[in-house]
Amino acid sequence: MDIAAELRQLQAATLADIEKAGTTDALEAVRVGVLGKKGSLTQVLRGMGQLPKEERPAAGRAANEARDAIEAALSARGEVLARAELMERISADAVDVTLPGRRRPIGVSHLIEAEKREIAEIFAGIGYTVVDGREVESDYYNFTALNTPPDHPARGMQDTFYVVDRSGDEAAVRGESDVLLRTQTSGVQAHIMEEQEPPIYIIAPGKVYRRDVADPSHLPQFNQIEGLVVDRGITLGDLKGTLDYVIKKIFGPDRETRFRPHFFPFTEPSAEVDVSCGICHGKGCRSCKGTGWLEILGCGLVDPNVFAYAGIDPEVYSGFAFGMGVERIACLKYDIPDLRALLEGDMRFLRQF
Ligand code: 2U9
Repeated sequence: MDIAAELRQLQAATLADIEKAGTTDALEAVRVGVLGKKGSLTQVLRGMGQLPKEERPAAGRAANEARDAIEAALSARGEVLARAELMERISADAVDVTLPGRRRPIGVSHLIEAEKREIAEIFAGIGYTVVDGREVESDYYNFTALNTPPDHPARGMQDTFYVVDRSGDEAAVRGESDVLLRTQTSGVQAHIMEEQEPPIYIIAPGKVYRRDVADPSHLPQFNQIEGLVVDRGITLGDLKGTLDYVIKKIFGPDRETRFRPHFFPFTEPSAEVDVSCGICHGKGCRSCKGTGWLEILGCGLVDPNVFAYAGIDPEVYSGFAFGMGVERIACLKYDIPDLRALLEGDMRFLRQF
């Protein structure tokens, strides 16, 4: 067969292969097989040098024709295939914008946070201001200014986390520092008494820390709400009336309150306050350990020594203060037997409230 015929045959076969190629990859394989370095047309063209001189022009024309025809067919088929592949990708990646979105569950406040807010709002409703303070406090504001000097036994009952600056050393040991994680929010009120003239009607909610091991009735970190009133002519009657009102707002109007004498270094006289048991209504049951009463907070008239530390004249002003544990109130309100349940993060438990 002469070379021109061979080239025509190669051209016809290649055009047929190009038509058959179903993807751009397959088409590329055809191109390489014909026009690539070792491609069939390339081989033929390389052999041209061996032809007798008079055959070369005709063979050259046939070769050019074959190459032009093959290149044109490759480019036309390439466009068709690339377009088809693009359409396929677009339809595979398509997003149905009419599908409904994924709903995220709406969060709610944790029981402790909700309880803290509810109590704060009750006080706000009778004119108290809600104040914030520091969780890392000085020994002076946490203890001394509250009539609990360094040798006072009440300090031992609130053994706590002292912060020691040893440039990286983490050891924090009682007695080596006068900076600590507050054991009560009382320091907030001590600061306010120094900064503001009476009348003072405030509550201070927030986290406090104690060196306690967690058990059903203790947590090493919990939330308190403390309150302080300083004004002219404040009496024990104001204290009792205020707390009776607030406790009935928290627990319900059918509950009774009871004030028992107690001791706190910062108040004199002092009392612990009980609310009648919501389960047995005072008869005595397992929830109230047979007493009919649940202890919920401590209170008293501000000790004159505390006024002296703050520079307030006890001949002009008197006041009352109180403190309650938010987690404890939540557990008593919802009859939860173990404080730790509030912190375990078990959604089956938390969703009940
Ligand atoms: C100032 C003066 C007096 C705050 C008070 C209590 C009584 C009390 C406890 C309740 C349970 C702490 O969370 S608990 O462990 N608190 O019984 N707290 S009077 O008295 C103050 C505060 C600030 C300037």
